[in-house]
Formats: sequence, structure tokens, C-alpha cells
Amino acid sequence: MATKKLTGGNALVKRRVGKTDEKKEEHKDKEDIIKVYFNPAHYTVMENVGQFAVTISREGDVRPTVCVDFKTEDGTANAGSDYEPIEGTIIFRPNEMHKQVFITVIDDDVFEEDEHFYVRLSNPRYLSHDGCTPMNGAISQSNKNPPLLQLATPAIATVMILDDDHSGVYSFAETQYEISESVGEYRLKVNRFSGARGRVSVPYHTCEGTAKDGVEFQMTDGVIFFDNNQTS
Ligand SMILES: [Ca+2]
Ligand SMILES: [Ca+2]
Ligand SMILES: [Ca+2]
Repeated sequence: MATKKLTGGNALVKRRVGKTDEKKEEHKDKEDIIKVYFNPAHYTVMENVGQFAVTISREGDVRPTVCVDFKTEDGTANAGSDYEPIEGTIIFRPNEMHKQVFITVIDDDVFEEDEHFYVRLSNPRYLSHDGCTPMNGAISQSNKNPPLLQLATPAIATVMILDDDHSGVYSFAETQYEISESVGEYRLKVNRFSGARGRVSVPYHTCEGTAKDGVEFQMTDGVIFFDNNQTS
């Protein structure tokens, strides 16, 4: 009967409570469906997070014990090298509305793109005394018409792993250079530090100071590239 928790209720619905037929109608709308889903569906974690939790929620009648299976699934991230695969069954006991599944992310020293994987729910079902019964099977003698139990959207959670293996910080080797007018072409050294992961492009361009373009120097711009592990 307690439907306010779920919908906020409105006056119309509240007034109906008590009338058998109308009550049944309301019952059908609100309590005759139990939904399980991820809440939220998107998670973003650092590669060095270690363990983190995804949350699964149950909505609708909170009295019966229900369970649902979960399983991780590769996206661009791979089980065994980027995260530890896991599968199992979550059980919602009476009055439990939120459950967590803990997943371990594998840290390495390799520069990677940010990668993702999935956690999928399946096979929601009632829990009988001797274990989980098939989906929407009878719960017990006391309830001949158990609420419909189903997965709701999102039944798949996406986990984004942000790589923490740094691609580096870039600077000129010196803050000032003194060169003679007759030097011709002069090359400046650029250093990469605090990480050297991945191939990186660094755009550059000259700007006028007191020296003017076309008079004291020639404007130039371009891009320099650092290969993976290249530091200068
Ligand atoms: Ca990784
Ligand atoms: Ca790392
Ligand atoms: Ca990495």
C-alpha cells in the first residue's frame, strides 16, 4: 500500500486507497511491478582507484526477497588486464532497495587511451527458501500473485577508466636565449618531464617582441612530435 515512497503520490491516487477495485488498479500501476536497475548507470574512475562500487536499485514492492545476476563485460577495456572480471548474484532482502557490487581496476604503468567496460544485469527472480526460483515464479503460499519482477533501464552500467600514466609536461630548456644577429636558423630545445607516455604533438609559433617579423626575424609556426618515451 505504501506507494508514496516511489512516486511522491498525488491526491487522486491517495483517495483511491481502500476501494477494492480502484485499489487493485493502483496496485497494478505501482506495486505489481518490481524493477531492478543500475543507479546510476555511468561511472568514471581513475586507473589507480583500486576497488570501487556500482549500485543496483530495486523499485516497487520492497517486501519480497528478490535477486538478480550481474556480470562484467569487455568494452575497450579488457578483463584481466584493465579490470578484474566478476560475476555473481545480488540479493535484495525485504526492505533493501540499494545494493553494491565492488569491482577492482588494474593499475599499470602503460599509457593508454581512456577505456570502458560494462556490467550487465540479468535473470531477475524471486528468492525461495531453497534458493533463487525462476523469474516471476511464486514467492510463497501467502502471496499467490507476486508483483511482476523485471529489469528496468539501465540494466547495463558503463565504467570509464581514466588512464593515469601521464603523457608529460613540456617546456623549453631555458627561459631566455641570447643569440647573435648572424646566427641564421636557431633551434630551441623542448623538454618533456613528469611522464613520457604516448606519442604527443606540441604546436608552437613565434610572436613579435621588440624584434619585428620580416625585419629582425621570420615568423614561424609548426608542430613538434614526441614519440612514446621520448623526453627531448
Ligand atoms: Ca589499463
Ligand atoms: Ca597507471
Ligand atoms: Ca595505464
